[in-house]
Amino acid sequence: MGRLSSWAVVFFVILVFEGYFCERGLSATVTYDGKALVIDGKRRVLQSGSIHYPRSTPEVWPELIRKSKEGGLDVIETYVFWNYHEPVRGEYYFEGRFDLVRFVKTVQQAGLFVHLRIGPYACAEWNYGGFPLWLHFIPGIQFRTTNAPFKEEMKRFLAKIVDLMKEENLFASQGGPIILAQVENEYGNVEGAYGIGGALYVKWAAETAVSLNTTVPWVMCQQQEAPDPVINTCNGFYCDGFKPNSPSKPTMWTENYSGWFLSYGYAIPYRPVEDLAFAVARFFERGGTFQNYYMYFGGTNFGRTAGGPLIATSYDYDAPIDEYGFIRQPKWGHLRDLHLAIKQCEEYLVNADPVQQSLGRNLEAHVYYKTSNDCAAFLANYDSSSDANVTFNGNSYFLPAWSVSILPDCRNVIFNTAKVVSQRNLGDLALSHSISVSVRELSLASATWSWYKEKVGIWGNNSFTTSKLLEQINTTKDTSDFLWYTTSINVDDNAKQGQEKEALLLVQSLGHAALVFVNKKLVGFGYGNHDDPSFVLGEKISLNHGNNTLDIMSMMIGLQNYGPWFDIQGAGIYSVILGDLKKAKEDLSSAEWTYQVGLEGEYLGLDNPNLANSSLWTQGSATPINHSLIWYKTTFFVPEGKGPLSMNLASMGKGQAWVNGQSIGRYWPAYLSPSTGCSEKCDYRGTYDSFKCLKHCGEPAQTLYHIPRTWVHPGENLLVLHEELGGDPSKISFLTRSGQEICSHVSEADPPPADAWKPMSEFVSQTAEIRLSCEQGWRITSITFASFGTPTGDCGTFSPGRCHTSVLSIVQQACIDKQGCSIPVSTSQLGDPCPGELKSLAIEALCSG
Ligand SMILES: *[C@@H]1O[C@H](CO)[C@@H](O)[C@H](O)[C@H]1NC(C)=O
Ligand SMILES: *[C@@H]1O[C@H](CO)[C@@H](O)[C@H](O)[C@H]1NC(C)=O
Ligand SMILES: *[C@@H]1O[C@H](CO)[C@@H](O)[C@H](O)[C@H]1NC(C)=O
Ligand SMILES: *[C@@H]1O[C@H](CO)[C@@H](O)[C@H](O)[C@H]1NC(C)=O
Ligand SMILES: *[C@@H]1O[C@H](CO)[C@@H](O)[C@H](O)[C@H]1NC(C)=O
Ligand SMILES: *[C@@H]1O[C@H](CO)[C@@H](O)[C@H](O)[C@H]1NC(C)=O
Ligand SMILES: *[C@@H]1O[C@H](CO)[C@@H](O)[C@H](O)[C@H]1NC(C)=O
Ligand SMILES: CC(=O)N[C@H]1CO[C@H](CO)[C@@H](O)[C@@H]1O
Repeated sequence: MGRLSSWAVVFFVILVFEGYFCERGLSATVTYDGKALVIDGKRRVLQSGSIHYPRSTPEVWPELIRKSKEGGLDVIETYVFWNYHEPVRGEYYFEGRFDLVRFVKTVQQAGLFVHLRIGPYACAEWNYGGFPLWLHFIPGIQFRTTNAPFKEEMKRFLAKIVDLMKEENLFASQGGPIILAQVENEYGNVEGAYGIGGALYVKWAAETAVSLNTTVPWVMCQQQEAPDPVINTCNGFYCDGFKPNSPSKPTMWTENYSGWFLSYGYAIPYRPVEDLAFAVARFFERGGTFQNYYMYFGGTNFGRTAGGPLIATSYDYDAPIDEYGFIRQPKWGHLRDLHLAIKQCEEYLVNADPVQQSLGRNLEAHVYYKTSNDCAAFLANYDSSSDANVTFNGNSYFLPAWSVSILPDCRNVIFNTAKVVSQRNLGDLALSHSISVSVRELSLASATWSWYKEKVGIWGNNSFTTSKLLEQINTTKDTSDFLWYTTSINVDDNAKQGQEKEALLLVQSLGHAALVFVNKKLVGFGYGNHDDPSFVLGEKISLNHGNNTLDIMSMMIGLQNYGPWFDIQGAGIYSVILGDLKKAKEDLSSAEWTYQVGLEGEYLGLDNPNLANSSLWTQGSATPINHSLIWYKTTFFVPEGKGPLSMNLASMGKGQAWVNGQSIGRYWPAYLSPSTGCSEKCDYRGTYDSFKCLKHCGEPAQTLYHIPRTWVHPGENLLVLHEELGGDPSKISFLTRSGQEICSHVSEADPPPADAWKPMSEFVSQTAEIRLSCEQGWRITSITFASFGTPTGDCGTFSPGRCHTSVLSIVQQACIDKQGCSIPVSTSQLGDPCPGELKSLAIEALCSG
């Protein structure tokens, strides 16, 4: 074919001297051309997924990566989190959840590639975008622009990570799994705010990265003018119109949002799999060859790792693998089917540019030819409401609105993005507020509690006084979420001694939340939200004649991680005004303020298991409830099982929790999301954005909090909570899965399962099939519904249709006591209750173990 165009000029970024690093594994050269990444001389179509290593524990990494591989991924992508790898300048940390080398090697053992996004700016809804806070205090520093101190530190960290990977032989040329690296991150979105310094910085970042001799290509995402040889890549919900800045670079999509992140005070966003599959299919249809799901597994923001402001502890992201490591169906299964369909077209996709053909209004085909009569095709209907029948290559095809069909032989449709045939699961442990039959629960109702009440105001001898309101981050250096601002108000007027005086107190804060106490009594709580963390708190207060105390507990909920100059965005109280109800205002902002960083309980280390029996703790029969600034402690036994646990904190207000000394993150169930914005069922058709599909309106963003199984042990475990607003700890419970409810609904007309696709000649003779499988070694213990004919309803609500034959015994025979089973959807196996009609099979089953 004479279709080879500009991309045919192969652009070798780096020459690799093979044999040099040959002691380990097989070394591979990674280069690229205008069509694709080229690995050992072969152009590749690659599916990638983001998994951030510190958002789960090392014990579950192999399982997460195995599930990613089974889901059809070729590449695992992660950021590198500078602030945890270098908590103090020059002191490095690569242990536990931060063992980057172990993570990369775990991916390697599974036989997958790694895309290492070193950054060092990560964003990622991670505290301070991944920058260490000490960076902020280097004299003269300006982040992410052409500033000498910043460039020096950034280069040092980039080199540190590259050297670490080289020492461990982890680059592809050394026999390792790393095939791609990233420098900076989404800088194009903010570059304008940095003026000429921004452009110079981009050039410097690219040169610096390339000079590090990684032997793999570098990418910059959202960076239109990424200098050669760095590849500019696309991030977004859709990237099918994206073209790189040079015909010698491949079309790559580094962040395809599988859902969206969660913030306290917001409803839970989700992205229907039909739309996600549509976006991916369109990207490959129009010439893309590398795509990454952000996230494929989101996980948990343990400790104080969440970014901000107000990013929730759950980083579930509606990803194909849920926060707890369970496969999210049908998302995972439908995408797996899509990846197999695209893989089936790989030889065509890397061989030629697609030829576009209009099939009508909002209807088009893209055909990839190997020879004039050997081709693969994608047929798209990108209309957001009208289904269509199209004629292509002499055949007629039905195309639902907002869908793409994949035809690896230009003839047979093996996949349509809107037609989900994969297994579905009921009862999402990560997000469901209702307890399903397959969840085991253990309540703390009869637990014995101890507590420790924080003093209101200054508690230690390291407080300091100054006559102005201080910015919080500069003051705490993020060693704590908390800063006490205290002052006194002297009422010296004609009022009689002992008489109270009414006043109006106006507190203004840059964020993120604050408790206000007058004369040690709580008078108000103010807070912002993710999009605007600032707030104003106006309270009517009563003051005594003489001296009154004003104590403000200002709280941070994750440092900003995004936006131009986000690193100097401040927090804390900036104005306090006392309004006399009759007379003039008094500005207390420049009064004498005494400050104390952190809580006394933090200073004492109450979260530390070594203090579990300390006399600091008060024990008694009446546990204080609905009390602000209080620490609670108890011991608990975990529900039996091997899987992950969650803790239901719906009865608590806002705070942080520790299990056996490990912080499971900040909680804030008292913050309800707006009651509107959710719809019963979200239509996947039409352009998606992060506000389109929301659930749990009017409810807390998060009530269930993840506890990794490796953080607990048989026998007594220690739970410590610091409650800031007021809650009832006796209503806390622990949950774990004891099984799964699974189901599937497949029609005779549906394509056969993905792994039956090869070769196409065999595919044509295959029939549709239902496949069911359990996770975690569970087995199918009962079939709760099975009907062949015209069953109606959805998973959980199936009922037999007008045409029905019970196939219960056939299904039981095939499935009971098995971890997985398959049933062909055909009359020859199941009988024919209504000849001539299109029939389907619906099954619901229970896994347990
Ligand atoms: C990269 O390799 C080149 C050529 O081998 C060498 O001159 C240069 O010093 C290397 N740079 C680094 C940072 O290792
Ligand atoms: C497509 O064709 C089928 C079969 O001929 C027909 O039943 C259906 O109504 C058509 N749909 C559209 C949107 O034209
Ligand atoms: C107060 O000071 C003493 C020594 O001067 C020190 O040991 C102690 O830890 C300090 N306490 C607090 C709460 O800062
Ligand atoms: C008010 O009380 C505080 C705390 O007891 C004290 O530090 C301050 O000096 C007093 N102010 C006045 C004006 O008496
Ligand atoms: C923190 O302090 C630095 C250096 O003193 C200053 O440049 C910066 O503006 C301060 N940050 C905020 C948010 O006030
Ligand atoms: C606290 O007391 C319990 C029960 O007496 C004991 O099992 C545990 O080891 C003690 N913990 C510490 C840290 O001393
Ligand atoms: C908790 O205390 C607040 C303020 O004192 C009060 O408004 C609220 O009703 C109390 N809630 C419960 C459940 O007791
Ligand atoms: C390229 C692209 O679509 N980027 C978008 C990614 O998502 C964020 C958040 O919704 C948008 O602001 C970007 O424009």
